[in-house]
Amino acid sequence: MSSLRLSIIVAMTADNGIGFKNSLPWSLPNELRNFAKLTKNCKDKSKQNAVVMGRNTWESIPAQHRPLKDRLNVVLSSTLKDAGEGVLVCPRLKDALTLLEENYQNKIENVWIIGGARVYEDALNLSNCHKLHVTHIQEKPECDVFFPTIPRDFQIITTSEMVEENGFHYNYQVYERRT
Ligand code: FOL
Repeated sequence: MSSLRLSIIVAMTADNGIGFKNSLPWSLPNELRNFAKLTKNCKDKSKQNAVVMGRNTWESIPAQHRPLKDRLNVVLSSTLKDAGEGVLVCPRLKDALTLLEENYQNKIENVWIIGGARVYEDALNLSNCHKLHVTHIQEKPECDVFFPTIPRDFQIITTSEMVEENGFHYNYQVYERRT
């Protein structure tokens, strides 16, 4: 059992859409800047956060932003040989968490699960996955991958005001697992 605290971060449409043809179904630079800020943010300046993602998500990140800087990038794949310098590749989420636990325990502050659908599903089932940072987009652009239904054991703890960007309307909600 892992003692690492996991958080999920996701932007989703009104019908839980998260992606289309292996990219984001929208262009929201400010939203993405907020993603970068949150996933980098560490209280202890001697530590870093880890970002854990599936192989399709890894490939969907623009080459110039990959690996995501100032974060330990972990890619879940059993076929990928080498994702580049400093990037960890692991077959499964459980293996990745064990690896972080055993070899990075005092170097990592937070573990951010950044998708996609399959990785989100696996993470939601772990009791040490305690928070969801969800950007709720009101519109419904066409999507072919979806976030699972948020389990009832998560409750909303904060809600931001609505913002508009590129014709999309969205707000941020943080959910916490009920104890
Ligand atoms: N969560 C949220 N809230 N928004 C997202 O867009 C999002 N995207 C993913 C996972 N969770 C998310 C997966 N897709 C980048 C691109 C795609 C992506 C995740 C990250 C990316 O290029 N990130 C840079 C942005 C730098 C910037 O534009 O400021 C990074 O440094 O994080």
